[in-house]
Order: sequence, then structure tokens, then C-alpha cells
Amino acid sequence: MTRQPASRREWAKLTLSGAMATLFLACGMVCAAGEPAVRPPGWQADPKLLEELHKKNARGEYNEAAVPAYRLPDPLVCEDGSRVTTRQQWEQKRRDETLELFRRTVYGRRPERTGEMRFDVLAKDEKAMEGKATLKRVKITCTDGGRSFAFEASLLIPNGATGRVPAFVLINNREVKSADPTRQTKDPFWSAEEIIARGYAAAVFQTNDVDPDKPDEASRAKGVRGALTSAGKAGEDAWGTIAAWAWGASRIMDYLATDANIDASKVAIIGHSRGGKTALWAGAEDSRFSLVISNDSGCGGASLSRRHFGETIEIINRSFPHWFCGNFKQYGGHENDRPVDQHQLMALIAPQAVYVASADADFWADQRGEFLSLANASPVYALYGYTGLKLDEMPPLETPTIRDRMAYHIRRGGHGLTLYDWQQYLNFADRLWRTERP
Ligand code: GTR
Repeated sequence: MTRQPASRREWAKLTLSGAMATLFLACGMVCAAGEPAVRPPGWQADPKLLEELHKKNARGEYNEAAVPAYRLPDPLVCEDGSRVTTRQQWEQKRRDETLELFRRTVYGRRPERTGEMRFDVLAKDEKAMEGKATLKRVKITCTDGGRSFAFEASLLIPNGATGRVPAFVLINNREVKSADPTRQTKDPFWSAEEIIARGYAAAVFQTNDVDPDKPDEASRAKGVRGALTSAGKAGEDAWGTIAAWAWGASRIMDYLATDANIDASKVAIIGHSRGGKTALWAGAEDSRFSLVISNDSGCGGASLSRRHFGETIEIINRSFPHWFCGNFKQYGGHENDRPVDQHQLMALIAPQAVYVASADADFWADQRGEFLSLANASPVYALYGYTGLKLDEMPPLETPTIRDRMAYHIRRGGHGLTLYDWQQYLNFADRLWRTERP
């Protein structure tokens, strides 16, 4: 692939970022440069693909040279200006503050109590997947203060496994046939055969079953946000659909913890695109997920909004007003006013593992911003003794890079969840779950 020389403006920006990094490190101010000081090797945007976007007059910002110089909030600096240097300080102070900021200004608040849970196995097929797995259809009912909500999940468990097995939970934001539990339709979007072949269970739920993916009031009333009471205020910090879907993922985790075939200490939550945004928030809200996977999640997910590249906050709020809380609306065009950026969402997942993946042609999701976000969470992983990714370590195409509890890859092609993506996630899980540190 041809490499483009960095434009003068870009160099100026990067140098400015580097100078700022030194300055802020020196004076200990509450900010950090989000970008590496010099243009790193590794993945570079294909100029032909960018030109195509330009010709199509596609929505969104695609000029890397126009990315503004920005400062990220330092994940390790508390609201009172004090600096976190130990894992205890992070857990007792800054983590809670950060979680609260995301609840208040991005995703909104889920109900404070889980209520009473009930799990009904509606159907069981021990000869699913040509005899390789047992399929269970589970109804999950949650009741609190006389209000009740139920939805279904499906679970495929490998037959013949000795003991409890780890599980992958897919948040399916596509139609049912993209993640068909009966396996009459096999779509790589849910590579369930691969998951089972590795000895893991594969669970799935439909986002629409938990909360309809529509902005109108009638749709909202049909989902969990209509049934249960949010801890937040309507129009401000009441939960949006992403928070509702993430709540659904936690309820599946509740179920898995009761299933004698599942090792609940090894459960991965995975989603693509809006499902990827949801997976990250689910992992932040619920530290029982041992591995959190964001596939092409982009704006409001893995990518840094201060880069103002690809889909922006303004665009996403206009297209999907129901995904985030009301307070998030004020940051369209005002990214620098955000008290957090998305690297802090990844920091909230620490010390659990996080895998972020992008696609070469998926500029809408801002691949570089997704990588930089992950790398900027490294200081929090370092508190736990884990090596993270460095800002200049964005790898070339299809070269997965793994550091302790962090991993990243960018594959060929466009927006999607493919067999290649699944294989990398499974490789990482093999390593994570079988070679735990003592
Ligand atoms: C797009 C949206 C993205 C992404 C995607 C998807 O239209 O702008 O943020 O989430 O949908 O979920 O496929």
C-alpha cells in the first residue's frame, strides 16, 4: 500500500501534540496528548478509499490533516485535581467518578436495583449443530416494585465438554438470521461453529427484544425502558437504548452464573457497531465480563470524539437520538467540553481484558481514533501491572497486536463482523483464559 507523506498541517499538529505532552507531563496538568508525537508506522489510510468517499460526497469528516489539535482528559486525574498513582486510588475514587461522568453525560442511568430474576428454559435441543452442541432457549424475567420485563436469549453449549466452559455473548443488532440459534442460516456475523469448535459456549440476544431500536415514544414504551424505571431524569440522564441493551447483557450474565455448564468467570461480551458501543458500556457497568470486544464500534463506542473524524457526535445524535442520554446532545460540535472521552470508557473495563477491532475501509468509525482511544487507556491498565498499547503502535493491516489484557487489529474490507474477526477474538480468548497469570 502506498504511504502518503504527512501534510504540513498534520506534522504541525502532531508536533504540537508532542510539545503539549512534554509540557503537561512537566506541569502535571489535567490533560494528555491523544496522538503520538511523530507519525507512526503501521496502518495508513488507503488514499484511494478516501478519494472514493470524497467523490461520493459522503457524510462525515474524512480529512486527517484537519483533525484539530486536542487534549484528552487524563484518565488518572481526579475531579479535585489529585493524581491517581495506585490501583486502590483508582478503584476507590477515580473509577467511580469516571463511571458517574459516563452515566450522567453519555449513556444514562440504568435502574439502581436489578430486582428479582427468574430464568425459564423454554426449550432444549441436545442435538443442535449436527450433534455438536446443546441449544437452550432461556426466558429471562426481571421484576421490581410490581413492574416486570422479560426477554429471551439463546445459548449453544458444546457437547462432551468436561466441566464448565467459557462463553461468548453476542449482542445482535442485526436481523435474527444473522445470528440464527437453529443454525439453519449460517452467517459469519455469528461464527457459532468456530466458537463451539474451540470448546466455548455461544450465547446471543436480539437488541430489539430488550429495547426497540427506534426513537419514538411508542417503541420506547415496548422495551425495558418503558417497563422498568431508570434511575435518571427524562431528557437528562435517563438511560438510552445503548444502556438498555447493556443492561440486557448483564441479565444474561446473571443467567450464565446459574448455568452449571458455564464458567462465569470467563465470559466475553461482544458486539458490532452499535452492538460494539453496547459491549463497551456493558463491560464498564458490569465487571463480571472477563473480556469485552468492540468490533467497528466507532462514534460513541471506541473512537475518540475529540478527533472529530468520520461520524461525529452531532451526526449520531441527529440520526439516533434514542441511543444516548439527553445530556449527550450538548456535545455535538463541542467535543472539547466533554468531561470525558472514549479512552476513559476503555479504562473503566480494566483490569478485565478489552479487544478493539477496526476495518480498513470503515472511516465512518474512525479506525485511527479507535486505536488511539484504546492506547490512551493504557495508563490505567498499568496500575494493575499490565502492559498496554503505546500511541505509536497501531499495527499494519491484519496484524493483531496483543499486550497482556489489551488487543487490537484492523482487517481488510469494510464495516462488518467477519470470520477473520472472530478467529482473532477466539485466539485472544484462548490465550487469556488458558494462560492466566498467577
Ligand atoms: C450507523 C451508525 C453507526 C453504527 C452503525 C451500525 O448508521 O451511524 O454509529 O453504529 O450504524 O450499528 O451498524
